[in-house]
Amino acid sequence: MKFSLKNKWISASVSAACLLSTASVMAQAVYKIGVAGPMTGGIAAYGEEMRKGAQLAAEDINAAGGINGKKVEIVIGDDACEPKQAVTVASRLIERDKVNVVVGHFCSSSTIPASEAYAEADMLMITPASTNPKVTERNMPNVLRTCGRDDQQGLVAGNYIVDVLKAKRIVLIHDKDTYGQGVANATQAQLNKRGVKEIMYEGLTRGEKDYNALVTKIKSSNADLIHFSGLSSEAGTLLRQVREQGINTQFMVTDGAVEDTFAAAAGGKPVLKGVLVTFGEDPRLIPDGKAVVEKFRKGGFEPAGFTLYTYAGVQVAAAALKGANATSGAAMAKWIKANPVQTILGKKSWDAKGDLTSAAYVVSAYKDDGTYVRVSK
Ligand code: ABU
Repeated sequence: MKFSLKNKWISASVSAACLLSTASVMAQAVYKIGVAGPMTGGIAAYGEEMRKGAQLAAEDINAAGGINGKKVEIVIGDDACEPKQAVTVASRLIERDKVNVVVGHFCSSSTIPASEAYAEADMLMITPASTNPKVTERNMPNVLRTCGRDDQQGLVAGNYIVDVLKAKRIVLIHDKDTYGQGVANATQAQLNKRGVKEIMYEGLTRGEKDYNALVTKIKSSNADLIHFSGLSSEAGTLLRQVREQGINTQFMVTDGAVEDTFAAAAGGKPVLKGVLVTFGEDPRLIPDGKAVVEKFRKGGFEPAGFTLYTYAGVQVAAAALKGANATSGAAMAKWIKANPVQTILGKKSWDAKGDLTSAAYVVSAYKDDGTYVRVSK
């Protein structure tokens, strides 16, 4: 195996916890599914989507009789999209909460270090949102995802910019994070491959509230496209300050900006009008999930962003617990890679790395009510 733990203490404590958890799992009357993501902090809205998605999936599984005669219980972990906190949360889910599977994390920069702790504990980890290629490029036997990859996303963005927008003066901004910079690099690579060289490539600092110096620089660049790779709050803050400086240039974002924090930080839903976003086909429109979407809406929750990807993650975990009839992460991952799973996102199958065999990104345009519609073929 190519992966290794940097912190020996994690290895020792997780291994010890593993022995204890094997005994306690045998005695457990339920299957525990850990759901880890940003439950607090600037993108807590994504954590709420994950919590709601996982809880409804568990309720539906339990209402249908559970798995192997056992009920499913969701255990929440808050990593605040911070890599160190993610490792702490992973250790807590393994050692204290003794979960059997983890659906998470959200941020690629959290998923990557946390996945090492889960690997040491032989625990399956299914991320519904972490799109950085490295998540599944480390030969780890326990890692899968229900979302796509940023090399796929960057390719779609780059081709749309060249073929449809026909932009020539392109500004690429990212948030210096594993996900944000990764998808910016993938977009840049595709643009360059298509013979278009960006006029600006810069990083901003996450969490800051004033990007006006950067916006002034963008203004003087005379750009015909501003592409931002990162999460909702920075995407919204940058968009607001771009418009406040009177720049009406086409703005484009990535799948980290698909929930309401984006509109809030931008200064309201009307500000989003015409902004382009790369994401999968709106999961709320997939026929297999129609009944679940209606159930969410009846309960007063709009299943936007990654809600349904998380619901699907719990479905995949449940299918593997039943199909493999084991709680070994390697055994469950092996089962998933050999058996397509029917989910609310459709019938899904995985390759040897743990990536979906089909994950199509599309380009959509925001409307002034905060919803978005597909504009690419
Ligand atoms: N892919 C959406 C943002 C989450 C992440 O990959 O960090």
